[in-house]
Amino acid sequence: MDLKGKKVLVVGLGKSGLAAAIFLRRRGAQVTVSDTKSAEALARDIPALLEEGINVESGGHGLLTFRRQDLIVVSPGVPLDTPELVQVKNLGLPVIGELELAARYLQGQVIAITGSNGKTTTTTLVGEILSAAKLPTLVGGNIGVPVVSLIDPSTPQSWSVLEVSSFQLESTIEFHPRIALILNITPDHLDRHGDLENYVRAKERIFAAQTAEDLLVLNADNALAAAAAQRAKSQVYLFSNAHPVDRGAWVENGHILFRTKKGATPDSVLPLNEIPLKGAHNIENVLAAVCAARLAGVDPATIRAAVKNFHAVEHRLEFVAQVCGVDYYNDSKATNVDATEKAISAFPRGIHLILGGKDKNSDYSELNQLLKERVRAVYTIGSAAEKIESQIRGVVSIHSAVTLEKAVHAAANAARPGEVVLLAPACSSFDQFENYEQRGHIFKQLVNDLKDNFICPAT
Ligand code: UMA
Repeated sequence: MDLKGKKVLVVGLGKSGLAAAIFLRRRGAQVTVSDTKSAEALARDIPALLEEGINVESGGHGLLTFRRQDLIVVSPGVPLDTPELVQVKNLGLPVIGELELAARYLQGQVIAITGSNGKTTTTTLVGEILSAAKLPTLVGGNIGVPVVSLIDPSTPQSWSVLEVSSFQLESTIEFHPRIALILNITPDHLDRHGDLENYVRAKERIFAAQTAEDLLVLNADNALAAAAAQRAKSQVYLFSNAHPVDRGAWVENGHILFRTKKGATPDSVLPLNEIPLKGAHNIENVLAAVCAARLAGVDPATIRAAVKNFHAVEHRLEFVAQVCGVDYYNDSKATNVDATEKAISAFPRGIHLILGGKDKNSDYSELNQLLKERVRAVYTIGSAAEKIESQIRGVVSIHSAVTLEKAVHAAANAARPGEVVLLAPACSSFDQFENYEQRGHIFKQLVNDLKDNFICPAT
């Protein structure tokens, strides 16, 4: 697609919109960016955009701005049913997401990883394995690096390892990964997608443009992910923590095995006890990464060494510190109920759990069994607090903490040596924080302050 002289509107001026606008401008397009935030709120980015010759519309989306375009590029966080987008779509104007735009220009091969949980850990791990195998590797996507920013460094030899979200996949057309992975599908983002069916449909766009030459890796132990096989044109590989699979990776006698053909003798890739990450869900993430890396041609010994050297990714069940014999873990990325279940399951009992933030139409009562078995107290924060409390009342002791700071202090005062304080909020962060990273950083700061100033309660 020749962009020279084309009128392109970029909707949303976050990380993706900023990168997309600058890319499009440098390829000769006449670019406008539109954002609902005020000019003051966007003040950090506006001067650089104006300097590039990019127009900025702030404080809302003008319908006329939308109509006067050849192409509209949407940021992932902008819902496709935004009235202005619906209107221009009805007029036949092409509307694509930042991922679709980037995929049209990215050189080399793509490994794309989606799932309700585990995406960032698996994406990072696959990136590290490929780099350890000396393949020219780029890592980006929902992980925090817009895919557009990988275009310039990419070459025909590159492997781009992309974390892709349902928000990004929803607006793809030609996006065509060589290897696609669906790690799991559990309810999430129902506020945006309306229902589970639409969410699954968005996730399955990861293989919609794949052909019989391409490869699709699915989780055999997750019903919604495994069911995608029926609709795929690509070659399906499975992974399972429960049983052997015909083609793909599984666990047997404490080892991860992999084969590409039914009945073939599998490669022994690594023993489970070399996985340096907590939680059974991380075995699934490693199984998925083993599939992706073997299918990209990496030998088992390189995979084994790279897994062994891998460290937990920031904000994913990340150990922060021990204060007065209590371990503090930051799982700020646990932004849905399933992720919180996985985080709780990683600790046997004695958990002080911080829950809350912005609700996504979730059902928190799904946590009740685990709360009863393993959690000593829940500390609620944010706008979802009342809903959470009403759904878990009577199951566990609840403290309405309102803010993260109050939650950390209340938990620190209640926790006894050997117990765990866990931030795994089951909600997005946007009611009180800029994003989950900021929430995680503030949590870590609060814990580190405790380390310096807190007087241990008498036991
Ligand atoms: N905006 C509008 N109109 C709207 C809605 C939003 O103008 O109708 C504006 C907002 O005012 C804001 C901008 O859009 O200025 C934000 O755009 P964005 O939400 O797409 O945020 P980015 O900074 O571009 O970040 C996005 C992803 N954000 C979301 O999907 C919500 C980041 O994923 C991703 O890392 C980044 O692109 C780079 O690819 C974050 C995320 O929360 C981590 N993802 C969800 C998740 O993991 O659960 C899917």
